Amino acid sequence: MADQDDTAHYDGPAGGWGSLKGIARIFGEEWNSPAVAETLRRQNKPGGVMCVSCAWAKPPSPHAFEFCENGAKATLWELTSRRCTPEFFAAHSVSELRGWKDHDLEQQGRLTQPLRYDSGTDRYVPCGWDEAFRAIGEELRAIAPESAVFYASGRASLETAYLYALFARLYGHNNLPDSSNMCHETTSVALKRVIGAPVGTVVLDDLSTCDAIFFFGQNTGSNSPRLLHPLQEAVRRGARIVTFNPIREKGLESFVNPQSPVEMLTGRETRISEQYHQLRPGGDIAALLGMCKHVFEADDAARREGRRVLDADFIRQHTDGMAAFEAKARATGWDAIERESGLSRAAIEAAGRVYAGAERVVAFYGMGLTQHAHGFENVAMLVNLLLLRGNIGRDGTGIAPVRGHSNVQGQRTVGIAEKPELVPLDRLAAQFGFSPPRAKGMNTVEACEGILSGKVRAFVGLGGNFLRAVPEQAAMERAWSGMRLTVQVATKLNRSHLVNGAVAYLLPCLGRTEEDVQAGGPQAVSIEDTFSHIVGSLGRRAPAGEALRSEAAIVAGIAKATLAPNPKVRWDEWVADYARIRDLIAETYPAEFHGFNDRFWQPGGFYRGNSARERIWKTESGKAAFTVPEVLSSVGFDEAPGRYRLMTLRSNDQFNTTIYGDSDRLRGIEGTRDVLLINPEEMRRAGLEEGQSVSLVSDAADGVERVVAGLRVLPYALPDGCLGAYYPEANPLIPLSHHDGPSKTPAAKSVPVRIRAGTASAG
Ligand SMILES: Nc1nc2c(c(=O)[nH]1)N[C@H]1C(S)=C(S)[C@@H](COP(=O)(O)OP(=O)(O)OC[C@H]3O[C@@H](n4cnc5c(=O)[nH]c(N)nc54)[C@H](O)[C@@H]3O)O[C@H]1N2
Ligand SMILES: Nc1nc2c(c(=O)[nH]1)N[C@H]1C(S)=C(S)[C@@H](COP(=O)(O)OP(=O)(O)OC[C@H]3O[C@@H](n4cnc5c(=O)[nH]c(N)nc54)[C@H](O)[C@@H]3O)O[C@H]1N2
Ligand SMILES: [Mo]
Repeated sequence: MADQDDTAHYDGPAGGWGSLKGIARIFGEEWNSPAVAETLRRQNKPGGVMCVSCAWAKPPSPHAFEFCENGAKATLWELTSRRCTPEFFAAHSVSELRGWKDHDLEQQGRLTQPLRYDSGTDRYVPCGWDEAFRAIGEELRAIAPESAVFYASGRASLETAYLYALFARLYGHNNLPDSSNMCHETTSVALKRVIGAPVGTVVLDDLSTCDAIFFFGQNTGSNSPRLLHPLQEAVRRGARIVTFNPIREKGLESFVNPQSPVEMLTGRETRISEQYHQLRPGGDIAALLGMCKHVFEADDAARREGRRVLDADFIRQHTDGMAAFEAKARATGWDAIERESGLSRAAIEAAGRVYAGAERVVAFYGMGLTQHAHGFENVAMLVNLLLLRGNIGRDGTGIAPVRGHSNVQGQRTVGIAEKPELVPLDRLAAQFGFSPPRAKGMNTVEACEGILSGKVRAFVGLGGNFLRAVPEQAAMERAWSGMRLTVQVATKLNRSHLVNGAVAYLLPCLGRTEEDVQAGGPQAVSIEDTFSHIVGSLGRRAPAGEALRSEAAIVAGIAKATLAPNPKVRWDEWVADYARIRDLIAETYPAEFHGFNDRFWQPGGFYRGNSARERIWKTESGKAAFTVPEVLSSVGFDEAPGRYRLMTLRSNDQFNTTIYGDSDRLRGIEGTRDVLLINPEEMRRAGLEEGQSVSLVSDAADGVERVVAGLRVLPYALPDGCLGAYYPEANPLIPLSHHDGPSKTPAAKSVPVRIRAGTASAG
């Protein structure tokens, strides 16, 4: 194991003064403006504005300030006073801007004008909305609908998402990839198959009644900091917390509540995890199987005393496939489990004892489980563990994927899906008088394949930074300009806007914090949080520019210019009053959204329900399914000398591809993102020195040269055989083919790479 003393680390707790200083350092004076103060005061509160950062719950009785360090950064980023105007684009060619850093691009501030790419001058030039819509409509009409892709990043509201998906189907395709395809698609596919519901079963109240919480591969302190409050409360009332993560993430170790004056003055911290297991990346299947093995062995012992550790009644009544799974767990030796997990038997058994001793268990997880070649098995294994003691479908228990983008889950709920079987197409057909396309559409990986092969002719991006977020960046950028049409709807300039099709438009939109006034007056929108609660959100800030339009209006504008008139499709009326869109959603999805307009201001949101929480299993067998894992490691490639498992990581100073600054405060990494994390012994073994500049090269054995150069070696407490580097800088190293099987989620947490020092290979 790595030696703590010669590695970068941060000794303070998560939260505390550091989080406030972190905000002030990035935003300086803007942090103090009345507009920002007003917005943050209303953030995540009933009747207020819902944070544009993560998808964490919006509690019915919020704290005085229901926002966190990173939520504040995301809000400030949107409310910046800087503007990226046509003058800026007149001064800088698109080729020049391609050489800029991600941070510097977004730092130009909010986009203010619709822009058309002029290839003659290699510049973006201002254009009118009608001109843009007309040109886009003409282009879309000229190609086969199946050759167009409509991507969505998970931020747009339920109202916009519904219109966007409807537009795709009226036009004639199901090519609706979503950021979710790179994120929790593993969850949507695995949970659907094993418990019959594609989302988590936990609600916020479960955190006040559970006895133990397990964390697998989710970095709470940086990515969902408001979860630290209920965690702190859970620890105080005696709940036990156990974490599995290759990195010792600060937020899961200890926390000082930045909103508690007493804690801030005394620096009193709460220890969060009582056990912290630094397993190898990809070692979760083995660790979980070891825990299950422990539970079976504990059950053997208990039976001799006339007790049970397994919930035998639950297993009999509600599950399927237990015998085969039990045989697998019993037959797998501890040596294999120790080798693949990188943990000792004693450590796994200690975790197993906490699990077996707790009446009610909640299991949280994030990208550390989903972004692997065998991510499906990771998620299914976590469900196996929960099923052994009936920890799904009781208060205080359940499986809790922590969703990423603030409305990513909701977008899928209202129709953004490439899988037609997930959408009530017959109802749409009746509602709007058309024949929806029935062929399966493309997800993110398939859209990339289509762009690479030339099959995709047009790409529309509703937010996001597709080219920066996907794998195989070099080839993707080369192929991108082969498309006929590219359209990006965005708030800020990013890399995806700098590689263009023959015809290209960049359309600026309102953000969620801004006032959205339509013909029918100011409009509210709604989103779905990670616990399947639907909440309203009302923006009140003055828009960043007079020309900005709402995302709903932009989608409707393009749709109207593309489609033949249809008396049942009334874009103008819908955009004039979003309540009408909510009525349409309620008509398409009556079980979940009945009375939508009356319910969406309910404090804490309304729950759209979850069958698995009721122990109704909408699976093939009608029961919750045990899954026998076929592999013990989720990485999907063999070990070889000099081959490392690279984890691509988020820092505390970024939201996905939006980089706020160069500080990863909670990991003690400051001043640069161009680092390669490696444990000190591994560093010595590879003959490297701290601070040395190295390259990473892909070791996927597919003959493709993929390189990221200029990384500084930084000793860091990681398990052996693995490396860490930041997302998105490391994305060029990920082969497009390296993804989970059933869900095609790119395997960004275990990328096979080698280290190249200077010209010689250090491998
Ligand atoms: N401030 C901020 N908030 C965000 C985001 C952001 O970028 N910034 N992004 C949003 C989005 S879209 C998402 S999806 C979520 C992402 O939030 P998370 O799910 O937390 O995702 P990551 O930060 O990518 O990585 C999660 C953790 O997985 C660990 N890990 C890596 N490999 C393994 C493994 O094999 N096993 C285990 N057990 N752990 C592993 C890493 O050390 C890391 O701590 O956050 C959302 N919230
Ligand atoms: N290597 C690696 N790759 C990954 C990941 C990883 O962990 N490692 N994580 C994956 C995950 S979990 C995700 S979710 C994806 C994220 O992929 P995306 O969702 O595509 O990317 P973001 O960085 O969230 O998008 C940022 C851009 O969104 C635009 N934007 C911001 N707010 C708004 C708005 O209100 N409306 C509109 N229209 N645009 C807006 C801005 O222009 C900004 O530049 O990346 C994935 N890629
Ligand atoms: Mo995500």
